[in-house]
Amino acid sequence: MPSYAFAQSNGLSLSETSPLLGNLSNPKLATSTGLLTTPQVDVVFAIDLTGSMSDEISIVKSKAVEIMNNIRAKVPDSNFGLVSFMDYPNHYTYPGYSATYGDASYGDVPYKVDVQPTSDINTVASSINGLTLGYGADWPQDYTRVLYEVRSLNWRSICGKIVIMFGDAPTHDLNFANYNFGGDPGRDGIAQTPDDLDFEDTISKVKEAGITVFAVDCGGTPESAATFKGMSIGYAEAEGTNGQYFLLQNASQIPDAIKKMIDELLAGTTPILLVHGFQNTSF
Ligand SMILES: [Ca+2]
Ligand SMILES: [Ca+2]
Ligand SMILES: [Ca+2]
Repeated sequence: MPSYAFAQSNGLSLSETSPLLGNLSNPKLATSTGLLTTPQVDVVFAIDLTGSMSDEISIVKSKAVEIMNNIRAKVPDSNFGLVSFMDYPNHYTYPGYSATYGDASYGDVPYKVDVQPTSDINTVASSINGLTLGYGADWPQDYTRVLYEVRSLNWRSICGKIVIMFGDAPTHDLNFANYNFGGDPGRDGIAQTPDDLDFEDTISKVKEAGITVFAVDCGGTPESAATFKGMSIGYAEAEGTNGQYFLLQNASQIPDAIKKMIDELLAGTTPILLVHGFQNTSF
């Protein structure tokens, strides 16, 4: 029977049936320490398909495939997935901000699961290469909604869970980093109802789910940097996800950064990925 020295050392109280630990018969769990002994990681690419990405999308596609191949070379037990998005295809009016967020006639959607995490990298690569741009209307996009939804993907229960987010704009939020880019209307698509999403609150939920965000800022503006740092390393009111922030030109550093993070996980120095072993519940 596994013991839970690792979890206990991090102040968690876990029983044998704790859903936090998932499948206890998982051979990847060391019976002596409760630690992962084999590097195991699920990586999901989240790609902004709005018009302003037209300069970068071909680079993003090639970088994403390169990153995937390099991670697989470094961490053989790796699954990959793909989600994409533009923005809510409607006009919204919030206090202090009123704009058309996205446009359905261009195929804009707030969130789409293209490929659930899978070991089949050829499927993921062909889906990445097949992505086509929509529009996205106003400058901000719905990164908050995307990060809210990725928690529901088919993550394996005990492994490193990483989202690599590519985009170039700020998120819709009423009060983040002194910006007001309108609220996120949430799943009902209607402004100012109870399911509206807050960026900082959503980032905390993503972190609680044990998901680490590697943010690739293709814009490099102060506004996009606030959002992309907020979802990864933390910025202003957003605590981050123990992730890392990159400009697009540095995205090739990501596989080594992920390998380093997984190595630290295996060494027991990075508790964040395992202790919140995440179940595929709906939200
Ligand atoms: Ca928009
Ligand atoms: Ca906020
Ligand atoms: Ca709403």
